[in-house]
Amino acid sequence: MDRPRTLDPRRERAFQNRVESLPLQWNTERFLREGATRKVPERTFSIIKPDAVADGLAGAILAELDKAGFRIVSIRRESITKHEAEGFYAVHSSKPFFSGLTDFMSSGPLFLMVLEKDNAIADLRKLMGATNPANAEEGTIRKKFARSLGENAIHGSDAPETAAFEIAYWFAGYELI
Ligand code: IDP
Ligand code: MG
Repeated sequence: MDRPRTLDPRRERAFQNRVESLPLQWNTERFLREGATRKVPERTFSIIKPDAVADGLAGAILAELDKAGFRIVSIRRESITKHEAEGFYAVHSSKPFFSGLTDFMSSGPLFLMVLEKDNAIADLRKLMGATNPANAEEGTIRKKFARSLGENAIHGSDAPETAAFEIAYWFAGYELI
């Protein structure tokens, strides 16, 4: 005889509660119901670079991100290899600074992060300031904390396409709930 296919009502309720608590973009039913009217917060990828970690500034940079309203979806302290840095910065492989940049990024521990807020990509770029700290606006993270053009404290994705590539390069889906 076939077993009944319905769950016990308590387990059914528990399952529904779990589904409802998933992030909106993972819950197809709710996304279709609410997605058109409710804005899903944007995600971006960021690194606290080895200079800032070595200078003891990781906590101060996390505090800036927190104050600016970014939610940390995932964070991992790691020492990456030169090979991993080359893959991550592949768009810059023809630039004269590529070798120096990938040496620097693999020179010591850094923090890999996925951040979330409305308008996260553009807002993080603004909070970071210009690539060269000498040109960065007052109050920006690079102005306050960067050592130089090459060793400039923080990375942030520059567009939705690069954010998607960079998040997937360092994090698996199960780390992003
Ligand atoms: P961004 O980090 O502001 O997006 P990009 O032009 O994408 O800047 O360059 C990536 C990283 O490469 C910079 O953050 C910096 O660490 C390094 N870099 C960029 N331009 C130079 C340069 O002219 N000399 C040395 N390093 C550079
Ligand atoms: Mg860039």
